[in-house]
Amino acid sequence: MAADDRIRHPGLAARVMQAEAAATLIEPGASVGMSGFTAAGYPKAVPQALAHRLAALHAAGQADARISLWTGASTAPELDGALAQAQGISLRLPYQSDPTCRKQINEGRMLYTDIHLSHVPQLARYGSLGPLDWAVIEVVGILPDGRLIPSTSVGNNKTWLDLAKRVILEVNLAQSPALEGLHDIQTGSDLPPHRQPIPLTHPADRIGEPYLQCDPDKVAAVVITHQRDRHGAFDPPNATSSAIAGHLVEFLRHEVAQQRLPADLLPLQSGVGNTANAVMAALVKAPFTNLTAFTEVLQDGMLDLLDAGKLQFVSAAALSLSAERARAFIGRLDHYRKQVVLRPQGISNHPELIRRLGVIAMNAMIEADLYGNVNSTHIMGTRIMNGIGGSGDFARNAFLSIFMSPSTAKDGAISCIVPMVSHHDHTEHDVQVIVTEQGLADLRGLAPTQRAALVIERCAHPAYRDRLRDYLARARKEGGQHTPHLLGEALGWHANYVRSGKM
Ligand code: 0RQ
Repeated sequence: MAADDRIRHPGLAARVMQAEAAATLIEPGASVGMSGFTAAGYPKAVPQALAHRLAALHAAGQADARISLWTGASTAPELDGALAQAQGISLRLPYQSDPTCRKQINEGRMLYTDIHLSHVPQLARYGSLGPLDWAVIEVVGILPDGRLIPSTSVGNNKTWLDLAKRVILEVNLAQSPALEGLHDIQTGSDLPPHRQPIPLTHPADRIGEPYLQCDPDKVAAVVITHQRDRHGAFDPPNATSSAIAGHLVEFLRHEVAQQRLPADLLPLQSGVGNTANAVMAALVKAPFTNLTAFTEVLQDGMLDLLDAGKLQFVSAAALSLSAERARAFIGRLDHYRKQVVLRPQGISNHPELIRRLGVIAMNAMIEADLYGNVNSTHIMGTRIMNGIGGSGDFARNAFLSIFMSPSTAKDGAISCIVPMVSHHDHTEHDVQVIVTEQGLADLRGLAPTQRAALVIERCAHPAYRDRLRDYLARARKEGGQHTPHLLGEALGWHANYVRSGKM
């Protein structure tokens, strides 16, 4: 399809320019809200052109040629990677998973504000994140009246388009025009004291319209691009992820038998990463049918469930598929469009909806402690991995909040079950079930000392159980008996790893 067919608003067609020209409009020091939620629907040309420009400014001696970068969630090397390699990001929010960003954040060269994804639109609208100078948004096309056809993710695009002083649109001709109609963008005021109940009672409900709106007068440039999303690949399920999935499926069957869950379960949320993806794939062989998902990312495992006829409907904020599965999905969009909707992250992650629908939240973690506190974000308490993303939105408000991980990391050198987490993301109050390849601990209704015994026996790797049992036994002889701890030793657990050079 030609660019003319995609840019049907005459005024905006007149603003088409090269990415390099558009990038010169963004001044160093600006705050820039870009599209992108995982490696889907992110701008491809302007960030790279901006990275070149900022690198050139650095080379010419300009000390602080950097921007503040806001997105939906993580993006891809052409955005996060390019700008970070150009030393071009001063502050990043609300989530990242890029290796160069991670390194710069952990070296103190980039600031990072790690935010619950559902909080971002509200914080931005109230000005708590500061002014937003620019929005750079990938779209599939522009209608004659200026409305925008969203791309493979929605994320914070509506918020950025509403708030930014000026806008650059990337119209990506490589994205299929068949994406039109897949999205559901709610309009209208959503700020207290005028906030209304969100009229969504089933994941398949549509409550908005399929287009984004933007004041054409704010659009400073339209850039045509031709690059596909850069999809990552998932590791195939291995013995560890299959064992985790097996324990989880068994648990869900048990909950159905106990009549705590209906036979077709409740809407599923699945987090990022290989373990979460493997669990979805395992549900294909499980005895559950008529499933639905109310989640952030549609990953390969969920597509497997759709194809197997087990999953009826997916509500998400982004298509986060491997390259092969993305091609298959787009190729059969007319088939899938009845079963998939993409929404803004303020809706996909909304606490009201997660609680109303009774979502089963399944997220991966870095470590859990004996009492059920979970660390999703920090290695050894000080070094960021990715960020909290949507895990907190879902864990706090879900009907069932499940966290999973292999029982050890780094070839068994590190136990993922520890006396006390080195960083708290999800407190014991938000964590109901912990699963490792060793087994599953259902912590609901248990007091801390009961939880500790169960977590050790069910979830810890056998190589670490004696140490953890010994810790708990000694902690119970000293100090408070409600949540027994040897505080110095609990944190020393991590310090030993750091000292031993295992980390
Ligand atoms: O390190 O990459 O150097 O090999 O952490 O670990 O086991 O591959 O796990 O891919 O499932 O990701 C929590 C990071 C898990 C992810 C996390 C090391 C390990 C490896 C990755 P290497 P795995 P996964 C909604 C949900 C937060 C956001 C979220 C995440 C690397 O799921 O970012 O949940 N979650 N969003 O070796 C030291 C430990 C370790 C450890 C693991 N205890 N100590 N290193 N690792 N445990 C979706 C969105 O928000 C978009």
